[in-house]
Amino acid sequence: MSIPKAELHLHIEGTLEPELAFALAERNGVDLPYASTEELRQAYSFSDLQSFLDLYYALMAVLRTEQDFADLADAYLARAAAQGVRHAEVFFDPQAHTARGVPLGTVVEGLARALDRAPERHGVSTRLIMCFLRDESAESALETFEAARPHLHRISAVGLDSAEVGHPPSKFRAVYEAAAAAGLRRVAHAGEEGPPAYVREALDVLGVERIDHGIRSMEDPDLVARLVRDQVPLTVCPLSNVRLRCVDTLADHPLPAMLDAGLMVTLNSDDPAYFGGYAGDTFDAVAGALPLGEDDLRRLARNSFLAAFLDDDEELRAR
Ligand code: ES4
Ligand code: ZN
Repeated sequence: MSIPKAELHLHIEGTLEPELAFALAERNGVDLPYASTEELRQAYSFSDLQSFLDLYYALMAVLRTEQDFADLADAYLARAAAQGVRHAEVFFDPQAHTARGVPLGTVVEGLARALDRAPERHGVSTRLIMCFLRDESAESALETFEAARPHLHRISAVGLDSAEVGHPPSKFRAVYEAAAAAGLRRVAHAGEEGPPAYVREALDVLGVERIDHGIRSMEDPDLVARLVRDQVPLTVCPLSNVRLRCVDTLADHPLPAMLDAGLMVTLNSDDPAYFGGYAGDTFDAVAGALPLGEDDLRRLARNSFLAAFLDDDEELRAR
């Protein structure tokens, strides 16, 4: 569906399509343990978040140079624009690259090369959100934040992703305080596989403005009431939830119940190369599988602009 929309939950590393992975592997002399793009695609069958993350991190081995990151982001922005995305807030995982010996500056400057050109090239405005890997230590997150200081003019917000259960938001209090002091906005994944208590912690301890996923909030009526009262945006990703088996089928997804409850929900694609669809594909899929009307789809699209980190003028221009 090409209704104008903003993408607020998108991991740039999760837009690495098999064809680009093989092209970059060849360019960089990296051996991939798959014979073909078809064979790689067949590995995209996941039992939970961790089984996906294992492949997601392994495939990043092909990303080495600034140009690789620029090519990755440019390919994403072209696809997104073709599906009606006017504004994209893009997550990246610095620690997944620095741990492999790729400097943070290579990642940020490479991504920025594509993002800077996106308004003229694709008609898409952008923001960059630096995520900390919650299954790494709090010290590693702080070191990453310090290493990012020279690049903060390119970064709008911090986020928190990777394996959720056992890694509560409170573990990252210090780095979120440092990010807030530096003037950055704050978001965090919570309530994807983890319990509603993690959503509360993300709000109370980390001071986040948006919750990424948040679907398990529906298990806690008091939390739902608070999220409705404060109109906290939840960046929901139904195709991801099905592929990672957080939800059995698309028809079982709580999205309609979330809208009915009055939650400020947005619709997003998470890791589109792995989960079967970009932003427009996601709108089409939920429209086909769930009892949603045209008004619901318009509300989801409108919410995406309201929840974006845009100022009022930019918001009007984007939608
Ligand atoms: C992710 Cl679906 C999801 N959940 C948590 N962390 C992630 N990183 C990339 N995709
Ligand atoms: Zn995500």
